[in-house]
Amino acid sequence: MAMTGVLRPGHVQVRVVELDPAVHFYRDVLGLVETGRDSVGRVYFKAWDERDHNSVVLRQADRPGIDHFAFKVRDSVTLDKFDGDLRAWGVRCEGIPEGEMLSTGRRLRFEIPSGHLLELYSEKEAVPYPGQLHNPRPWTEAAEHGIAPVRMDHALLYGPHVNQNLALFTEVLGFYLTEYVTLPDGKTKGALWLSCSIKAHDIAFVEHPDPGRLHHVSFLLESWEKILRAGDILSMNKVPVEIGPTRHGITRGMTIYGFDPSGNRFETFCGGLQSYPDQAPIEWSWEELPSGLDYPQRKLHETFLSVVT
Ligand code: M3P
Ligand code: FE
Repeated sequence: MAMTGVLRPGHVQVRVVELDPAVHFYRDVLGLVETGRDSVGRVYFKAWDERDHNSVVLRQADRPGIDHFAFKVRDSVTLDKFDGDLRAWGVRCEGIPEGEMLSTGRRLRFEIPSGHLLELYSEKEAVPYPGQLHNPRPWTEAAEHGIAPVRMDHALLYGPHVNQNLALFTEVLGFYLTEYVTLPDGKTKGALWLSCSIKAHDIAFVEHPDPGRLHHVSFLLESWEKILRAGDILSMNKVPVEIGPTRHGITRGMTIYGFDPSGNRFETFCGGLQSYPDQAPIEWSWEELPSGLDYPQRKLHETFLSVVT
């Protein structure tokens, strides 16, 4: 089997300052499917075409941001192997028992050099929609509710020591570097896009003095038309849009960024490069960062580098 190790982003737990407006946004504007609420008040969602029970978990808290970002690994043996490999690399790991999150098996939690909590897990209950696994239709009614992405796709996280993150992800977790931005010194990597698949990225990091910050969680749409439709839906609901619709130079994805009611940035995007681990990573110079972010306008939107939660 070609796919082993880390399979894909599995879930993100996001902090929101008020639960009801957040649930309205994620369920009815973004168009995720609510799949449960737990005894501590967290609300669980999946995208309509995802099969596992949850990919976005909202937790009410005093400040917005990200609690943790989790990747699904191939199986339980793989999870134990990562546990050993991480410890051997000097990373302290904490075991979170099965059931701490709804429909989710045991998780391995650890802090990465940028100050983010990452998790690995291998088991999550599959809850396909009726008919999804037998002569399925290409879409269901849920695919028309709100923006309705097909999956939670990646996150961009801001924090210090991103080059140590690069070492951890490539040397222990089996990721490879797809693209990077070189700082004005002409050699230090200041932004990194990393893949565990053939996607342009499964996670990305930008160097930033404050640890553990969320830049955005991104959701995949199927077409440029759906990006434009997402823009319409965001405006109809008076959601603050930051950038787009436009195209990134970096990854070549087509995108819109906006903010949830707590100020957490999200992205809906489509397309982009496909990557393979034998390919050398693409370098972007600091001077071309504006076109890397917004290719048509060649514009480094100031808020993109400064606003994080
Ligand atoms: C993405 C993406 C920058 C580009 C960001 C790209 C920092 O968020 O999904 O490809 O220029
Ligand atoms: Fe993104």
